[in-house]
Amino acid sequence: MKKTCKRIGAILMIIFLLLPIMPTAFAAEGETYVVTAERTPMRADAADDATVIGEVYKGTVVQVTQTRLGYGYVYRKSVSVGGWIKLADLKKTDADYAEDNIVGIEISLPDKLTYIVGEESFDKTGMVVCAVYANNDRIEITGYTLYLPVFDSVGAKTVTVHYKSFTSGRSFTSSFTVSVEKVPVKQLYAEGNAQTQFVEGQSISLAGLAVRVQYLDGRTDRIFTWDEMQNNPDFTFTVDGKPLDDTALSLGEHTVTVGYLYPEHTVSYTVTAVEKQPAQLQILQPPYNNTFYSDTRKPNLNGLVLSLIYTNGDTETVAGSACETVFDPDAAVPGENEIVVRYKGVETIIIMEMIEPTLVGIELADPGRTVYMQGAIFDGTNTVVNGIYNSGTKAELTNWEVYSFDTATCGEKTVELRYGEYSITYTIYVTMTGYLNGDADLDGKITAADARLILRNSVGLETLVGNALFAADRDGDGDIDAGDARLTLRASVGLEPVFVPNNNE
Ligand SMILES: [Ca+2]
Ligand SMILES: [Ca+2]
Repeated sequence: MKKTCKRIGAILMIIFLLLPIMPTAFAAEGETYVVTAERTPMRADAADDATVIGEVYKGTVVQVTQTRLGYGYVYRKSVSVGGWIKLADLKKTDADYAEDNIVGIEISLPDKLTYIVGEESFDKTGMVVCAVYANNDRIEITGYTLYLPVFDSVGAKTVTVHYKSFTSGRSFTSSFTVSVEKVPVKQLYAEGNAQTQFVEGQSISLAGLAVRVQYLDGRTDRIFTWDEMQNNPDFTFTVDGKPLDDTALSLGEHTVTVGYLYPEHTVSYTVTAVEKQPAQLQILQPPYNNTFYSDTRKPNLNGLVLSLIYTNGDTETVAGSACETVFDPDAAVPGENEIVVRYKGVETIIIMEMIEPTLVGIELADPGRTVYMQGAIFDGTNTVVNGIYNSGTKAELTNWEVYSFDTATCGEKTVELRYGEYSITYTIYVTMTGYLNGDADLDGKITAADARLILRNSVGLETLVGNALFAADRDGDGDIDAGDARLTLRASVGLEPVFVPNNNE
């Protein structure tokens, strides 16, 4: 049903049954008539038996451009259709419809008032613009200018019609609005390969999500990728009803909802956040010392700091001392060795180099013989020299050298042993007899045991023989008595010299 200009008491109503052939000679301005019959047919030719191509109602104002055989040719400019109407049904009304009598314009709205944004342009089908005359009659006009908005955004848009009278020079403007809308959506479907499994503490990602939009008008569905949707204001995203953000997911299920606004539709899917698990150990700081010694084979992990990384990216700083280490010292090899460090079931490997220890000194573990007979040669049978290493260990050295040793004369002498750059000295006693006075048990040392032996011998509880008997006479006066025992006891605690010469020395 076409909208038409309204007129008091009459409605213009032309129904076109056929497209007539339009005579070009009839384009000229005509004379103005008003239809007086209740309704009158419009024919394809000026004859009563000519094809009826429309109907015109009472009150309609028409321009007759030619008359023939009792018919007047009427051309309807707005639709470019012309036809013949019986002059008997018309009344000439020139005076009232001069351009000077136009007081306004009136628009009957077009059929289409809703448009799809970005797709459609204005369609004026059905729109009729009439000049309103002083006598309140309307006559359809076509010489107007349309000012059309751009349909590139959603909302109400104004269409403006401007008409300027050629004879009076007066201008008339009227306007109406049309609605620009998105293609209405029927249904949304979540598709694509968005991640649905997360770890607690992670923030959700919709990457990979695709939403298929099914339209109400039956057009082909459209797939929107996440990249297309994320900055498109037509879409909204919520997680458990709250706007999508970087919030850490709690353990359990969560609902992701994608909304579309034209009109409002949503589609949801479920994601799950599982418990975080230790995933990886990273070395933040290596041990202070990345070497260990081949003698001790005890790698020292002091200073080691690790980072335990969970499946959700959480990290935990872990001291090396809190970790379990897997290392077999017997399997260690010179050079690089792998030490497995384990924490909460996750392992990493520390490379440490096994090196030889360095000698930092020597010590005399046992001097061996310390009492020599005058002129005797060095006896190192029981001498033990240890090397001292930077690893903290000591080990017996074998190829040390005697640097200074002299038994040419009796007395207290210093022996010097050397090993490389290191040197140690100790005291020996050179005697005529080869033993020390007071050393009744002949072990080369003056101790309380000697004093006791001498005392027991002096009272007959012990019988010393040979060198022991001579050694027991500490003061060399020929008798073994409590005085020898006493002197020996004093010597054992440093109150008397260890070495006392005998009569021949
Ligand atoms: Ca002794
Ligand atoms: Ca004596």
